[in-house]
Amino acid sequence: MRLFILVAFFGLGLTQYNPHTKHGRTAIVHLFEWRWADIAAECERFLGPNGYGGVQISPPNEHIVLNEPWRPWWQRYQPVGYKLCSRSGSEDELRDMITRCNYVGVNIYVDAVINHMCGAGGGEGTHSSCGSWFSAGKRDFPSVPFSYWDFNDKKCTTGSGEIESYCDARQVRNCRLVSLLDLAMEKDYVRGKLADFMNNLIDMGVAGFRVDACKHMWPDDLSAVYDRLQNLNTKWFNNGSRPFIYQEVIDLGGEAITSRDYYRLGRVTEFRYGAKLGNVFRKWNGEKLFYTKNWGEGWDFMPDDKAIVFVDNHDNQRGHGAGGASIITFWDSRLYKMAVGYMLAHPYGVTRVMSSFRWNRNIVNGKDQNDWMGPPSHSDGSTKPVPINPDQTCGDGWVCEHRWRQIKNMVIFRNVVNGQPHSNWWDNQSNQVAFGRGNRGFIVFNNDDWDLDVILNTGMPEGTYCDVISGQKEGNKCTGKQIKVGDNGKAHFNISNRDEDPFVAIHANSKL
Ligand code: AAO
Repeated sequence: MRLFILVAFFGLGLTQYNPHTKHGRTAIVHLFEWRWADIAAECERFLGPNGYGGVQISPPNEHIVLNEPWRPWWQRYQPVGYKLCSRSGSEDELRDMITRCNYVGVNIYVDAVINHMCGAGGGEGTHSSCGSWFSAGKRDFPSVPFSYWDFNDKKCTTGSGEIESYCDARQVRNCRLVSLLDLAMEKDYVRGKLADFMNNLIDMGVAGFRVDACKHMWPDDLSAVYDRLQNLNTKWFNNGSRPFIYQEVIDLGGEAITSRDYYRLGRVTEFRYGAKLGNVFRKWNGEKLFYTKNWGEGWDFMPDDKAIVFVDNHDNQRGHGAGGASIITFWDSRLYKMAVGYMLAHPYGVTRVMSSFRWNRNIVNGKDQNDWMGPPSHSDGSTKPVPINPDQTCGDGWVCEHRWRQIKNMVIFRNVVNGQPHSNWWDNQSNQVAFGRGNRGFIVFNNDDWDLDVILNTGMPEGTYCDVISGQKEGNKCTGKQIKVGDNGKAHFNISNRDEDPFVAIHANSKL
């Protein structure tokens, strides 16, 4: 009996690590700065039909509106309150999006900014996305309401009131991150307001949260907030489902705070993943693709069941956050497709695909002068809709990496091979590697400066398969390369280093 209670208890408790994706779907996409109306349409016309499990949305709550610089994307990381109108749309539009995405089996995960409010220099007035009055100087946010006593100012011991050293955990958690007014989360009142905000979203049908800036919050304070969260809405999720929690903690080593401090609370962002994968595909620091034979925990990443992984995110694709120059983004599209393909083929972690907007990148001495630029907008600052071109790509500056054929097809690949082991590894001791996922899928990369021409054991049943990178199966036709697997599971692969995309992937559902 005691064992049973223990199992039941942990069974429920553990579900905060589970993204609760439907229909065996395995990848989520961050539709950075998209409007709610566009996300709703995208769920119905693209994400659902192509097997995406969920969307990370930009912060939905009221945020500061800035003129200098003009409407930067990062204004949404400066909350003014928890009313649900933002640059992405109104509360009604948010609700409509959540419902419509849920109907097609695509979950919504909210980027929850709960560590702080706006910057200390945010001024006073109604320059906020719902028009609520606030005063940063007086620490007064009447729409919540939060006032002077709800902030950490007195607890911070640095002269500037800012985080001055990442080697001192107390500073990192009690002082201000880039001047953002730091909430006193040990207070029951503050915890209650944060939990109310999140529970409101759970009621509306979201599946979980990306929790911003967790390094800057004490794990026990976070735990107290998470404990107050309701189970997911049973209209869409099983009874007793806990909200999926994935916490942003940048841990590249060498600081007082580590990812490990947060494992017991939920999943954690694995920032080493994209930084290392960038080095590998760029062949920097002597890295070679064949060294990834033990990719995952073998590379000293966090335990598989705690990790959320990504090639780039909205910060490090423009030099914010961490990871540096090795991070691969859509600006290096050929390498990017390979890196994202590798991530999606590999079993490690919960995977997140990035979907970006283009900006006028202008790198001077290693720093992008336009790293602040917001999404494609009209002259009044309102965000432009995402138009879909006849060839299924997006217009008006929306990059839509998640729609690129190679990336979309690798999301499907990941779903098809879900649960299968990493198998049939092959490498040339350089930058040509291949691996399978049981008998359900196989992928081959050529990141060397010469051709690949080799016969490999794929582990797949005999048949002719359509490569989902150079094309895809349409009806019973293949628009790309065809791969013949013999009755011994072997197949011949030929990948020129000059191919548009020097990798090939086949799976059970791409069999002709
Ligand atoms: C803006 C302005 C500021 C202004 C502020 C208030 O840029 O000048 O003071 O408004 O008026 C985003 C933007 C910020 C923006 C903010 C608010 O990125 O530029 O500030 O909105 O509008 C740290 C945090 C991490 C955070 C990251 C950006 O730990 O949580 O900084 N990410 C999240 C969001 C992000 C957002 C916020 C948090 C705030 O994803 O979009 O900010 O809500 C080290 C530490 C990291 C630290 C970085 C950067 O990293 O480890 O924890 O991240 O420094 O400060 C190597 C090291 C690596 C190191 C890195 C950089 O790679 O290995 O560990 O170098 O030194």
